[in-house]
Amino acid sequence: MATVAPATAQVIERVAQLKRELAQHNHNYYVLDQPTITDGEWDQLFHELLALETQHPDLLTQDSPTQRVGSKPLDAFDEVMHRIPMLSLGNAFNDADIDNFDRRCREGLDLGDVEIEYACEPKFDGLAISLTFVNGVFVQGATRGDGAVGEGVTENLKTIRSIPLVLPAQHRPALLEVRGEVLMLRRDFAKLNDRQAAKGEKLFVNPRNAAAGSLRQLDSKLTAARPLTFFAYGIGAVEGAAVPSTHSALMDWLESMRFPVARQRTIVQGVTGLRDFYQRIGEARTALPYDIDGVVYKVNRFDQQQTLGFVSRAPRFAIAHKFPAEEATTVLLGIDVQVGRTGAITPVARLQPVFVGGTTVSNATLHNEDEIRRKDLRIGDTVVVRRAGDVIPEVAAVIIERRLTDAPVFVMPTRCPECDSAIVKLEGEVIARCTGGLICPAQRKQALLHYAQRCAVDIEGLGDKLVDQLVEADVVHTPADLYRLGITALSNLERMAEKSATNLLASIEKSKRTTLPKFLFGLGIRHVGEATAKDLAKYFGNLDAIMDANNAQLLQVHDVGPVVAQSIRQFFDEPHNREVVEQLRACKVTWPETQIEHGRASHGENAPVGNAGADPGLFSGKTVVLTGTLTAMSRDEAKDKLEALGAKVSGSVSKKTDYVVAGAEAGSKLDKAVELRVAVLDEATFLAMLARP
Ligand code: 9MJ
Repeated sequence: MATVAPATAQVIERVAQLKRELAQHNHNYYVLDQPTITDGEWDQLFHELLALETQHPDLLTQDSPTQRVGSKPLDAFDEVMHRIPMLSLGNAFNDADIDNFDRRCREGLDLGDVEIEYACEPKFDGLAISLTFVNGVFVQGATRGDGAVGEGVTENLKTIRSIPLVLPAQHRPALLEVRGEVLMLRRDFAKLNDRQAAKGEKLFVNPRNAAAGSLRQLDSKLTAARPLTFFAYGIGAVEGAAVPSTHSALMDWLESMRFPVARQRTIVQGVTGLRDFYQRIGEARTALPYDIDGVVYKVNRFDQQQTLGFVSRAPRFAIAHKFPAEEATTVLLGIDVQVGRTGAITPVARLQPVFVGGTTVSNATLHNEDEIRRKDLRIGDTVVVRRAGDVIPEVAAVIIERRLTDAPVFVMPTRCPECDSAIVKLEGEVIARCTGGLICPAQRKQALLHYAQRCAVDIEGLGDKLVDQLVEADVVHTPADLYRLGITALSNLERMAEKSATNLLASIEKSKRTTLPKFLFGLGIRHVGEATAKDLAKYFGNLDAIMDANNAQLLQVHDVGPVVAQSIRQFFDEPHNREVVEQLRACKVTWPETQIEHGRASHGENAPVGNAGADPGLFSGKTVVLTGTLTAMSRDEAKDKLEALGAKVSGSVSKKTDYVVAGAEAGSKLDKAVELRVAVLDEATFLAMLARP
């Protein structure tokens, strides 16, 4: 027989410490809703304890967290007769119901107009259970069942980390029955469904269903793998302890025994207090870590509760005030796609209208194609729709059992419903996008604003409101239409004075002389920012070369990877986009071509001048970061000048930065430069270097 080494004082202390720490972390997570360690760190402590207990079985105690891993599977649950019936609560749905409840209580207590003290608490949306402790040790747990007889789910309940297995030494009555609700926190539900999806297994509809399914497992090892929790809200039979005289004091008593109780519980006076509580919890509802379906009001004094007694199967002294249901079932009639302002394609569920979360819902977002697959949605399915607070309604789950055999699978369209351009999904992205860019009506405003911005072709005065007006009046569809605008079309717009119209036409005219990088950037090709547009222009020298470049050629450009190359190719493969480019050229939008040297272009004689005389040697090939405010020029101008001198202007400071130009009120980038010992130029030095003959 293997001998067991006696535990040293150190080991004994470590085991005690691990038990204390794990209990505290469980309390932080489930009761205080403030976890201070990750799940992985918790597992590490747990396994350390498990290893020590395996080496030293004499240190194993009944209340050790390692005792919550589940035991042998059962054939069936025992029947458990409740010593005192587990009643359900009557429901109230509106103010009138609450007024009646309060009036009946006052009449029953002969109080006249005197206000009643009520204990108020959230109504957990879980499963009612009863826990029996004998001499402080958890011996039996049961579901409510029909109120008189429930199912013995003791082994499953032992796996719930927030249920004490042994009560604190000062609280060990001969018998104590604690009643409350088993539920799953929303974050645990989300993690569980992620795990289910990763294993290709069925998703749970909501936390309540997940909790119910988990609690009724005959194999408690399965329950142990499900993250359930418990909240206490009452007691049943008690022997050998003085029970407090009010519900609120009872809750405090249970809390002192380390049972989780609702933090939001409170005492109020009269019916106005009830209304305030309902309102307050209704507003906090979506921010709670668990689902609730209402609030519960209980006459606080037990002597008054006893006077009021019961009516049929529900107490007269308590009532559940329900919130509008956040979930409802309906039928998925079809799936359409919507195009967002950036071309993102969002599938939208068309639903048989259903009243949920206080309004009638007939559409719900489906987020993206992967989400439809993850939920395995088919047209004609019966689905659960969820609308929590002001959140956009969503299809929470499908009820597979009600699926029709020939329910068709959704297929993502390949052409945009707005402009008929191709819909593509770039590698590694979950969102499909319309490639219509410049011509897609859904993206029109965004595309025009992008084209007109200062760092693109720069049409001064063409802002948000004007673009809205031009698009809504149907006079501008593509950027090329801007160059065909006349004074009459503009003057017809609301609030457009003739002077403003003339000014706008002048800036549109001025924008015709641009540069290739600005034009390219203005086209709004996904993933082609200012820097990439400059790199492309330098490498290829002219627009046609870029439009016709194949993937391999595009990949030769500095900082162009497969995703960017694919995006450029897709943009120019779309005939509509080529057409707009041709129209812009036809409207005389021009730029100086650049000459290529060894695959890299340098500015030809048509390049913008203004830096003539500066020594290209000082900034050529240098990486420069601009920070703070310069007085002599804007940051964009400084950037243009530096780039004309062959510098690369970067947005962040690193060891590779050669100079940081620090204007007034420079902040963290200057600090970083000092930290990394990068040369810092003040404005005067910078200007002097720019102007060096
Ligand atoms: C829930 N579900 O949260 C009661 N409940 O009291 C609360 N249920 C209840 N109390 C007596 N907070 C019977 C049921």
